Amino acid sequence: MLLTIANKLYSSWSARPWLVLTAFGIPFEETVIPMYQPDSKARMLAVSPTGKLPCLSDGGVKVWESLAIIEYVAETFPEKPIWPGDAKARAHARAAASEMHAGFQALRNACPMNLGKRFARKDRGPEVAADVARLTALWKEARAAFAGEQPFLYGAFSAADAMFAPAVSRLDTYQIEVDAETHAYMDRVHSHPAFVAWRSAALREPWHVAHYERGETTVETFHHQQS
Ligand SMILES: N[C@@H](CCC(=O)N[C@@H](CS)C(=O)NCC(=O)O)C(=O)O
Repeated sequence: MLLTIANKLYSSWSARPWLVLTAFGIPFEETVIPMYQPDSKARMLAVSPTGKLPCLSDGGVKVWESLAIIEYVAETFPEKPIWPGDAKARAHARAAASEMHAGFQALRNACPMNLGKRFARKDRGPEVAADVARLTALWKEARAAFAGEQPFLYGAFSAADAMFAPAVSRLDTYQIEVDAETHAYMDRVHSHPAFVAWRSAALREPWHVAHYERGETTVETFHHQQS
């Protein structure tokens, strides 16, 4: 399997299937095509029919769209618990993942993923506040119904947590105020080994996209830590 992705620092859609493959120990190769270079569009179009990433190639199969990639991987490795085992939990998890894929537009537009920075808190308007309220309510509902004593939305780490991981990182990057329970869930996502690995690779990337920081005041810049 070859997963072609955009910048790890900025590409929230690329992160999702990469986190699933990594979290479930599925071997794959990756190629990164950085965004906003003179040849980015041509290189992305050579790989993906939409000219957007991620895109997975597996033999003769090509899958673009992050959520479809996750579904393809889950079908290819049915022994891996990528979605929750319980049908009711799985239906909820799939609806939540689809909602993430199609929604939360205000939060996504106002707060692009940027794993290298933390920005000053500010009022981001009622639409972002509504997205954050929905996001946190959905996480709590999932955990109350399905997580039991386990750490993630449906118990163990699943595709749903991978779908929401970039939203988790945005709440942190833009220092959006959340309640203690949500904060605890965010900490667990940030500490998951797959997320730690993605972030540490992101911090080693040389590309910087200045327009993702327009209008923001940087309060913290993260650098790769040598281990
Ligand atoms: N709906 C797509 C969105 C893919 C997408 O927007 N990818 C961005 C990176 S996060 C991209 O390739 N941008 C480059 C461009 O549009 O030129 C998915 O879920 O995979």
